[in-house]
Amino acid sequence: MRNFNTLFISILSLSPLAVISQSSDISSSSHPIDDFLGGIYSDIFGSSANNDPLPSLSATLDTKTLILSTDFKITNVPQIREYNFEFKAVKANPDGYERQIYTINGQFPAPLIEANTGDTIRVHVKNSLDIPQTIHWHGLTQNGSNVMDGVPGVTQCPIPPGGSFTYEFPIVQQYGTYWYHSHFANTMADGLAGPFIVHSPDDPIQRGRDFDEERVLMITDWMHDQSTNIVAALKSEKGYRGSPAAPRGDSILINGVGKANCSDPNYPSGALSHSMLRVSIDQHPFEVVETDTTAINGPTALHEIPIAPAQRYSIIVNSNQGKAGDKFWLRVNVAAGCMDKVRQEGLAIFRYTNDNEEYDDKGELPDSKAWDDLAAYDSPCRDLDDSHTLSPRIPLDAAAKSSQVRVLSSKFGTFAGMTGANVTGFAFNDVSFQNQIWNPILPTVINTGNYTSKNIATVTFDVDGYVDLILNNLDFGIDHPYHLHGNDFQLIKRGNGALTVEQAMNMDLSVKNPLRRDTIFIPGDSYAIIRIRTDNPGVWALHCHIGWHLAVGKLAAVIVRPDEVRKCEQPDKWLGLCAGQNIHEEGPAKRSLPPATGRTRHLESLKEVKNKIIHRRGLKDV
Ligand SMILES: *[C@@H]1O[C@H](CO)[C@@H](O)[C@H](O)[C@H]1NC(C)=O
Ligand SMILES: *[C@@H]1O[C@H](CO)[C@@H](O)[C@H](O)[C@H]1NC(C)=O
Ligand SMILES: *[C@@H]1O[C@H](CO)[C@@H](O)[C@H](O)[C@H]1NC(C)=O
Ligand SMILES: *[C@@H]1O[C@H](CO)[C@@H](O)[C@H](O)[C@H]1NC(C)=O
Ligand SMILES: [Cu+2]
Repeated sequence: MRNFNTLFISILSLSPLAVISQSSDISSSSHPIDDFLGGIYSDIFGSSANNDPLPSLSATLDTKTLILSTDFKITNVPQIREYNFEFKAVKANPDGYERQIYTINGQFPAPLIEANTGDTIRVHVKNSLDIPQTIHWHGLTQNGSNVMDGVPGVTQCPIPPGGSFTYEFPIVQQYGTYWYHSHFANTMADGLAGPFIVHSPDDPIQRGRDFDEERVLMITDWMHDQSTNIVAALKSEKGYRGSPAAPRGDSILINGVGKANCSDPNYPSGALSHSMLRVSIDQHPFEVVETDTTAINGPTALHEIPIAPAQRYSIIVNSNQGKAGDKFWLRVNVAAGCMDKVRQEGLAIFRYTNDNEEYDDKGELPDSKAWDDLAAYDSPCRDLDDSHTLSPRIPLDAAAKSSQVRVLSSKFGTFAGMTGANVTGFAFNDVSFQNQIWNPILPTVINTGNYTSKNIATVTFDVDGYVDLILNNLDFGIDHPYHLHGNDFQLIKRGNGALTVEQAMNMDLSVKNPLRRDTIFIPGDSYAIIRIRTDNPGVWALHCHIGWHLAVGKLAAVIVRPDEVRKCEQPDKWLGLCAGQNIHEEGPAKRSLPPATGRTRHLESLKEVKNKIIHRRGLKDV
């Protein structure tokens, strides 16, 4: 008889979607570990209130792909890993409510990519949707392959409807928990997102030594409307559900499954959407060992972990609290302190099984109790580093001074638009991103070494070394998760209020082994200083990972060593995506919001979450 011993869970927070785990519907698998992470609690009810004709195809939920196979060979021998991805609209009811979703190869959540450091990833994308698309590989630095970063209007023209494009890039010096998602408006919220796991013999956390098995758990909020409709409404005078603020999720999905409660008086929501989720497993403390992609020494007996959109955490869980057949709740609570203070919870079943044994669990639900020290649902939203020391296992100290300091200050408001009309939304340095979607920045920088435009805020670093970027979140009361493409930065300082370049330059910023990651949560009216090593020249997006905020302007570009960027190759197929397009078109949707009328509107904001968890289970013979 076998007993489960150590469980390795990585938690990823995706901006719009994704959870990986195990559904009880799918427990009839021949692979013994398939039963481990119990079923997702899901009742199917509700009906389609959408008059749009739904596509006739439906999605497949293959949660087995989220259970990493122990047969996967972790090696430093590079290989090419090739995938065919077709984007398709299908109908599905992941939380009981049927709507149109977007899938990759009909799968929801989208397929897992698993690779080793040094491998080359080649993904042939066919866009069978009726809107343009791109894919961004979140957390991968795209060192030398900036053109494959997948941001429409920044690094490429999108793949038009019916078009194809092949993304190809090597994984340089990186390993850990990544994910990929659409970067076109907020269509990742419709299903275009999946996990991307990179192994390495150099990873300080190894299967077989530090844990036994590995699983991915993706958690997200989920909307009953198509993201394009929500974004268009947010940009209109009427707003979405009567508000310019992003909506709270209609439900929480865990590995693609959830349960909407349409009889809840708070349904449908019209208020702030949440930006953070908290995950716990009844009776199972866990150790936090990875932030985004950085292996860390973190808290060893945590009861609950907060995850902001697009973040990832890996945790190790000792599965010694039960025997085959025992079930516990895995809870995903909305951190409502940074939204409208409405309690919302997603549940999954964390189930112990015997290897090789299949049984009918008769649909019985766990009776486990939540930890009694979980954060209050309306307590303030804060990153884990705010309350715990998270030290990278491969240390790297930050020096007292950096070579250059720049600032990006972001806020909600009304700003001068490119075409003369005012635009309302979010801005960096008073420039609200207006996507010149068919005239991306990168080719301009490659061709001229420069980029100046009124449609996007940019900062440029032209030195080879370490530089600092101050991120001021000027939105009182609105917290945002900031993601920088192309870099794992060091988080060297947080503080209240805002900071100028001069103030930062006069600070002693030496920090012993600061946290490194690619997405940080910055509360309203506070700042962070991130240190960037400029050894990855390129044009890198920096944006809020609440997709609804991104879609209304919260994106800037960090241009790293433009002289080096000029040496970038421009593949024909990549250039071809822009051919014959209207370079003046603002996409994906124009704005028609009236100017804001003061603080109330300022506080009503747009937020969105995707969250994900990776589960790694352990089993041991006893
Ligand atoms: C749905 O919400 C209603 C009203 O709050 C509540 O009475 C009911 O128990 C909920 N149903 C489920 C299945 O949670
Ligand atoms: C834009 O807003 C400014 C400040 O509120 C105002 O003075 C200006 O008239 C507006 N411009 C247009 C075109 O509406
Ligand atoms: C970039 O722009 C600056 C200021 O407009 C100008 O001085 C410089 O020559 C430009 N560099 C290139 C490579 O065009
Ligand atoms: C990118 O590649 C260059 C050249 O191989 C290397 O010097 C640099 O350290 C790499 N940077 C990152 C972030 O991987
Ligand atoms: Cu935001």
